[in-house]
Amino acid sequence: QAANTIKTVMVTGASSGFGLETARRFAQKGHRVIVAARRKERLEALKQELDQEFGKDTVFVMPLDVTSEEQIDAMMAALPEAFSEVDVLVNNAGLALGLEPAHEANLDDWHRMVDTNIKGLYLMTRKMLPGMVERRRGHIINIGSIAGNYAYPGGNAYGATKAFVKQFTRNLRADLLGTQIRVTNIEPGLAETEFSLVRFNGDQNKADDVYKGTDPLTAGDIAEAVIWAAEQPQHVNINSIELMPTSQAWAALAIDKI
Ligand code: NDP
Ligand code: 8X3
Repeated sequence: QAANTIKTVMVTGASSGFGLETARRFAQKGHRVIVAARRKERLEALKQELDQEFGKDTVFVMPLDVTSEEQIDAMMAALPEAFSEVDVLVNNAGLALGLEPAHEANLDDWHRMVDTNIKGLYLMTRKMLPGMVERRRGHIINIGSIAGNYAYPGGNAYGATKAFVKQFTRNLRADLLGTQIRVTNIEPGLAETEFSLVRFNGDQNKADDVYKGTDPLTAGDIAEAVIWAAEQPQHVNINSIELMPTSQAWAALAIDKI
């Protein structure tokens, strides 16, 4: 398949941040996009924006909670023919909740992160893969995180969900060898989106503090990495891309001096 063929791209979490910008940029490149998230009105607004620019058959809105297998099945069954053969699935929907140490963390937050970042991602993948394998055409692009590569205080369950995403990506590659399906994990560092607003339960000041003075990554930076991976020629599989803002690096290991 030539790198410039028009593709059908499904982006989860397209109502905000990385997902919204990724959907927008795929549309700008002439691809069809299915935009999925829970906040339908935001998806409708994105559709309106992109339809106006690129024509009314560019975007299909898929209101969806990725943690619900029933909703995924219903939405997949409702895809119009023009959008029914998904070439690229961007598994982006996800969230972090809280930054407390493990012994103080809210268990409901842990359940929600696992349900969304792990279960939602593997459900979407499992539902999309059979069609891709049958067509011998497809690319799963997961949004992992540096939090899946490096530990940090308060990263506990969130980082562990992203470590799942990393290893799931690699194991998918092992299973899909010979099918022509490609699998990629994108591992961003600090990026300014609604991520921290969600993490801190709507506390805008706390969220702003995370990014103040940092010159963080933008949603556009991540979207470009996703699109670059998708645009490689068919014989090239980008296993992973880890990116951080220039202003971010590793700290030394911590030592508790007695
Ligand atoms: P945002 O909060 O801006 O966007 C998150 C998106 O996920 C929203 O569109 C939200 O839509 C969607 N989402 C959340 N839960 C569900 C659900 N149950 N079903 C469907 N959609 C859902 O954050 P980002 O753009 O930053 O985050 C995108 C991904 O990037 C996440 O997986 C995050 O973990 C990861 N990431 C973020 C980094 C950062 O620093 N920002 C760095 C590394 C990785 P809605 O609420 O409408 O359902
Ligand atoms: C988001 C990046 O460092 O806040 O995945 O966990 S971090």
